[in-house]
Amino acid sequence: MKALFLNGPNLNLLGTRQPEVYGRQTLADIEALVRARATELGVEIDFRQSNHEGELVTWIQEARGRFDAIVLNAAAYTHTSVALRDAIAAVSIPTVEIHLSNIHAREEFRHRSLIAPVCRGQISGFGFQSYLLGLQAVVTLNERS
Ligand code: CA2
Repeated sequence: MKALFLNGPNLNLLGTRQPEVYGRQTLADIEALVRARATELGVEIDFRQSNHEGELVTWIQEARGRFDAIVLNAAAYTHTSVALRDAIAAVSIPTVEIHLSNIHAREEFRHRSLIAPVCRGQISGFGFQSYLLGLQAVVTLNERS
């Protein structure tokens, strides 16, 4: 099985500020943890980050036929992006939405996710563990399909 991990804007800054909200790990640290678990599970992964909405849309489109699942932390685009939502709906690849923080326990504007209705599920609030839970979720979805 092949899983694509996509990370949205500002997640390249992880580990530098707001550790009380996002934890102390850098995105590279999280990637290493995900890679280690993926190896144990026999899953091939690609792990990417972009600050550009269009690049994320392109990567979702290009995932068709190449990946069995997507694990997506769309960051701020979660709350704004019709383009990402349409791309996820268009490719029909099982997608799991993840967040480090609990978006429902934060500011009102973070409570709404435009991508949630086109994702298979949402994992929010477990810090870097959200990535490992996201990996487990797509493995489980793949076994069921
Ligand atoms: O909790 C999450 O994973 C979020 O997707 C993170 C986004 C935020 O806009 C979402 O509402 C929830 C923000 C990522 C920015 O990360 C930073 C890390 C360090 C310093 C500044 C920003």
